[in-house]
Amino acid sequence: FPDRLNCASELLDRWVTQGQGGRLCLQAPGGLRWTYAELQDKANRIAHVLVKDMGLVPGNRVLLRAPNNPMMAACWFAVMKAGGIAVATMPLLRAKELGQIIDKAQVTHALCDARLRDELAAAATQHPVLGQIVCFNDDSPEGLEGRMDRHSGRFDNVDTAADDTCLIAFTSGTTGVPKGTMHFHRDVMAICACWPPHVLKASPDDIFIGSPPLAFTFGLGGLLLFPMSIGASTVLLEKAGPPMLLEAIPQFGATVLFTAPTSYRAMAVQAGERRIAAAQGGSLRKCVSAGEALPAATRALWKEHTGIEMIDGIGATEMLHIFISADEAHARPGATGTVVPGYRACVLDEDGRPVPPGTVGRLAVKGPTGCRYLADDRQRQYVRQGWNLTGDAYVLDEDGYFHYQSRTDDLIVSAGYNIAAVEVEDCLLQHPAVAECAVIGVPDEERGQIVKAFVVLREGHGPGDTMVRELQDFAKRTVAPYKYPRAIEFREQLPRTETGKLQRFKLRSV
Ligand code: 3SK
Repeated sequence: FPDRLNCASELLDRWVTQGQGGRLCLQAPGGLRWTYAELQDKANRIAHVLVKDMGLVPGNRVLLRAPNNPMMAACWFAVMKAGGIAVATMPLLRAKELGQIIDKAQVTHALCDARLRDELAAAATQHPVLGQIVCFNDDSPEGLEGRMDRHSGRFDNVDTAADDTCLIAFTSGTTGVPKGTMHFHRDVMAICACWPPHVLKASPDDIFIGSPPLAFTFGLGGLLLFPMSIGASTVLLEKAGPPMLLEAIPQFGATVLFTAPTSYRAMAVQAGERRIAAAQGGSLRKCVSAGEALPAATRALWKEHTGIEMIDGIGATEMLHIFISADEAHARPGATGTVVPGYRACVLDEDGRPVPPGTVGRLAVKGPTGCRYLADDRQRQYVRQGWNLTGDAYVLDEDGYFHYQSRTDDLIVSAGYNIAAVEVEDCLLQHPAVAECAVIGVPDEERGQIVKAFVVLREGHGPGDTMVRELQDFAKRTVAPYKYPRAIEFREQLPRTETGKLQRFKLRSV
């Protein structure tokens, strides 16, 4: 890539400059359809709002908060154009979690869907560094749409360097303190040049659809960057649970689906006897699974219902996107795939030496993207001698296929969400009935893993269904609801070492 690079010029403006601005770019339920030229016009106006109304200067961090919708996409590109750094956040985050991100990334500006304003406003009062919030889907003249009307649809993109940070993607650490991973304009273009042309092999006529939030780099790539890198179109759904996906795929004639194994399984089960392919009007042709390990049974079930061989992949927020995967013709049940062209991967022992094929070890990856934590000592653990250690245990076979075994840390991956055990423990410990607790991930057919809490109650509080519901509701109110413990077991005491250290492994082996 050239030294000066702005990813918005490459992914968005390029189509208009090449006379293809009339191509369909974004669709959403309710009949919304934006061409590349229309998305460019909106992003340019928002870039003016950021710079002229909100005082943004290049390098400022802009928090984005919205479900997957076209305005969220326009805001993302506006931040790129203005030379800012996008900090996209999961819509379900609560004020406390948003506050941690604002603090860590020193977020000064925010563009927020008005329907999600309250938690952000609450976080901003605690973290005054965030001084500028403008909301969209807001009818007032000071709302984003009102401001956009007062600005031009032309904007000269800031002349950013290829190595300027444009994105800080947050991921929950195993300690519960979120880690910000920094990515450059060059990284955004690099992921578009590796996995999509070599593995996905989509065409400009494809219509992308799926469920992962744009705040998760799996969704950002799959539902925005990858389709736009080839001039294809994408459908953004605010609600994309299995029933909505089953309905939206035929409605939009979607051809490329990105979602997590849990969702594929639920769709197959919900479609029941009916063949999904028939229900979809036959439009689907490529189905991508990532975010959690794909069970061989889910791959088989999906193929039985649709005739489509899934494209499995593993990525990481630290790496920005997928680095091990296999296309339909090279898929092997039980294996994630082989290393994506552009990347190298191996399996190492505890001392950093490669293990022989067939032996379990720690997955290590290097390539054009890699981990750059924002002000975080955990960088030393993630990157060793140039290799990124993703925290996954894998076996490499003689044919170069990587087989997922487990996580090597206390991160729980449930239905594609990364959940830190410690964060759920901290939350439950705030409840007046809880004396001690320990949280682990336990296998679950539907969600891969679920969060399970072992709880020791304080005197005067009794176990039972009412207490289970009380603790679950408390967790849903306190942290993002997807983190709540779906299983709770009450104990008299928890296994600890002599020095009092919790022995989670003993709970796992029960
Ligand atoms: O979790 C994954 O497998 C993943 C895939 C693509 C991009 C990002 C992530 C975390």
